[in-house]
Amino acid sequence: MMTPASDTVSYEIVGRTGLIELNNPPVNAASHHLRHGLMQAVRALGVADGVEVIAIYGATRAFIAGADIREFGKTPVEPILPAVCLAIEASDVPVVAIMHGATLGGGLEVALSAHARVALPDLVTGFPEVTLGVIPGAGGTQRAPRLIGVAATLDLATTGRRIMADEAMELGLIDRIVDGPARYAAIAAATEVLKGSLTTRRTGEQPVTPDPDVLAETTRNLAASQSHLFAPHRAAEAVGLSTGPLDKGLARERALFNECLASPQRAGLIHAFFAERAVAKIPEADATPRDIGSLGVVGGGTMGSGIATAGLLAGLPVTLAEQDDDALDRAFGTISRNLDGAVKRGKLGSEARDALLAEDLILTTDLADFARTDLIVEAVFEDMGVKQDIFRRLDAVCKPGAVLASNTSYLDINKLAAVTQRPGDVLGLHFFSPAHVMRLLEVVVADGTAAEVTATGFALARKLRKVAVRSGVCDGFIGNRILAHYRKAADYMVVDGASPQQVDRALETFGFAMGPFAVSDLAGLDIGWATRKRLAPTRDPAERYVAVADRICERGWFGRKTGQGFYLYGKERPVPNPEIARIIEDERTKASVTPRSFEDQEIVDRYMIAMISEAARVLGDGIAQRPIDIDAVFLFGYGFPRFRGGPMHYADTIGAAALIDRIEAYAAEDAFFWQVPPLLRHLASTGQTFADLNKGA
Ligand code: T1G
Repeated sequence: MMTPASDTVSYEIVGRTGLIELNNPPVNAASHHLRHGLMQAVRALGVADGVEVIAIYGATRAFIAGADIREFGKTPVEPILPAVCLAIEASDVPVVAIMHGATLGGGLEVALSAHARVALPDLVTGFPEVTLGVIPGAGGTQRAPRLIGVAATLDLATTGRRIMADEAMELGLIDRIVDGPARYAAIAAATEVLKGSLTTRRTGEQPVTPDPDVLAETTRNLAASQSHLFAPHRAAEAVGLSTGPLDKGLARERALFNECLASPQRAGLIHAFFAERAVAKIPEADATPRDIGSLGVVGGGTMGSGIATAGLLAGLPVTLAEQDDDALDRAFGTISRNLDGAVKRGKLGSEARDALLAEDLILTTDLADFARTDLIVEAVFEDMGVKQDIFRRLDAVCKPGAVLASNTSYLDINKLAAVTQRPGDVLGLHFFSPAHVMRLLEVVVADGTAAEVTATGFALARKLRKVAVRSGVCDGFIGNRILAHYRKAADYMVVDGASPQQVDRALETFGFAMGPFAVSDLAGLDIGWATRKRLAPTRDPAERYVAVADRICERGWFGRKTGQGFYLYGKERPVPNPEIARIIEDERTKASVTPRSFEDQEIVDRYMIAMISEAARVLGDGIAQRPIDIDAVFLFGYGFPRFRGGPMHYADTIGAAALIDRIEAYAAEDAFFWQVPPLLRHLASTGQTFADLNKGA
C-alpha cells in the first residue's frame, strides 16, 4: 500500500525493498513538492524495519525531466535539489535509480547521487542546463566525472548534448539497460542488489583522474567560440574542480550555478524555451485538425522544393507540380540536393533518401493530380495575379475539405481566398528559407479561414517539427513586416555614415548570427528590390527612401547567388564590395548628407528600437497574439540571439519609458520613421511590461 510523502511522491515496502514512485505529470519536473516528497521518502525508508534496498522510479513518461524551470528566478524553496541528492547519497540503505524517458539536468543529478543506475531503452539523458543559461547545480559537474571521467563530462556539460541509453551505458553513466515498465524494472533492480549481482557504491566516493589537457583545450575552445555566452565557461570551471574534494567542488558548483541563475542570459534562454511552447496556445487549439496524409506543392523553385523536402523528411507522400518537365527536373535536383544535405548531417540514411525520392515524391505538370491530396501549398512567383490563377485552378480540382495554402511572404491571403469557392479552407503557410531547415512557420489566418483549418496548419507544423506562430493578414505578416521597418533603420545609418560591414559587425557582436546586409546578400537582393518596386506606388512621399540597394540591383548584383552584393563572394571569406562605398557616396551626395561616425552601441540601439517599435504596432494591430509570439518568430525565423529571448523580451530589459525617450529623441531627425507606438505609451502609463501581456501564455 502506497504511503504519500507529498502531492507527487509516494512510497511502499515490497519485501525487503523500499519503492519510491515519482508522479508529477507530465514530465516529473523536480518541483518543490517532488523534492520534498523524495527527501521524506528516502529518510522514511532509510530507517524502516527490514528495508535493505531502495528503488526510485517515475510514473510519468520521464524519470525526472530536470529542475522545474518555472521556479527559476524565484526564491528557492527547501529542500533544494543538492540537499536531496546529498540525502540520497548519504543513505546507508543502497539506492538504485530507474532512469527512463527524459532524465535531464537535475533528473540525471538525482540518478548520479543514487548508488546504482538502471535505464529503460527510451532513456534520453544529459546536462541541457547551458541551453537554459545555467550549469548543472545539484552535483552533476562533480559526480559525473567520478563515473565517466572529466573529458566526457566536459562534453556533456558544456554542450548540453543529449545522449541515449546505449551511449550512456558505454560511458559508464548507467549500470544496466532493462525493459520496462519502470515499476517492474525497479523491483527487478532491487532484487539484483539484494542478490549482489548489481553492485552499488557512493558516486561521490569514487576517484577522479585529472585530465588537464582536455580541460585546457575545452577552455580555449569555449573562449574562441562561445565568448558571448555566460554559462558554458562556468560549466567547464566546475567540472575542472571535480578532481578536488567533493564538498569543495559542490560548494563552488553551487556558487557558479547561482551566478548563472542571476544572469540576463538565463532569463532570455528560459523565455525562449517557453516561447517555443506558448505559441501553440491559439484560439483554435480545441478545433479538430483535418487529416494530413498527403502534401501537395505547386512550384518547384527554392521554396517549393524546400517545402517538398520538409514533407518528405516528415514521412509525407508529396506531389509537386511545375509548368513543364525542365522545371520538374530542376525541382528534383534541388530536392535531391536537400536530402543529400540531410544525409550528410546524419539526419537521414542514404537508402531512406533513395526510397523517399523513388516512392514518396510524385512530380507532375497537371494540377488534376492534386484531386485527392489533403493539403496543397502554393509556392509560385510572388505575384498576386499568378497566385490567384493557381488558387482558381486548385479550387476546381481539389477534393472538398482539401486545405489550400499559400507560401506567400507578404501578399493578402483574403484576396486569394476570394477567388475560390472555399474561403474557409484557405490560409497562409509562410515557410522560411531553407524551408526544410528553418523551424519557423507563420500560419496566416484570413478573415474566412475555418478554425479547423488553422488547427490543421498547426498540426502540419508539428508533423514537420516546426514552430508554428499564428499571424493575422497584413503586408509581411509578423516577421517580414517588422523586418521591412528595421532594415530601413540600417539603411539610414549607412547613408548617414556607418558602413554596411560596421552595421553587420555591430549586430553580430550583439549576438545575431549574421548582420542585415550579409543576410540580404544570402536571401538575394532581388527579393527586396521586387518588394520595393511593388510598394513604390503606395510609398508615402514623407518617408525617407534609401536607393543604395536599388543601385546595387540595377548592376545585376543580387548577393551570393551572383557572387557579389554588399560583399564579394568566391574567396575564403566574403569581403566588402569596394563598389558599394562609391554607391553610398553618390547617395549621400544626392541626399546632401554629411556622413558622421557611429558607435556600435548606437547602431544596435537604433536597429533594435526600430524592431521593437514595429513589433509593438504589429501587436497593437492584433496581427500577433502576444509579445511571446513575436519573440518566437524572431528566434526561430530570423536568427535572433536566443540568449536575449527575442525582441519583446529584450524590450523589457530597456523598459517602455526609456524606449519612448529614445524614439522621441530620434524623431527630432525623422518624425515620419520614428513614431512612438500607442501600445508603448500604454505600457509606460500603466507601468506594464510586454511580459505582462503574455499572461496566460
Ligand atoms: N520544468 C518545468 N516545466 C517543464 C520542464 C521543466 N524542466 N520540462 C518540460 N516542461 C513542461 C513544458 O513547458 C510543457 O508544458 C510540458 O512540460 C511538456 O513539455 C538543477 C537547474 C522534457 C524533453 O532542460 O527538454 O535541471 O506547455 O511540450 O516535447 O542542475 O520538455 O504543456 O504547459 O516540451 O515531450 C533541465 C526541458 C532543467 C528539460 C519533453 N531540464 N524540457 O519534451 O514535451 S535545468 C531540461 C524538455 C536543471 C539542475 C538544473 C522537454 C522534454 P505545457 P514539452 P516534449
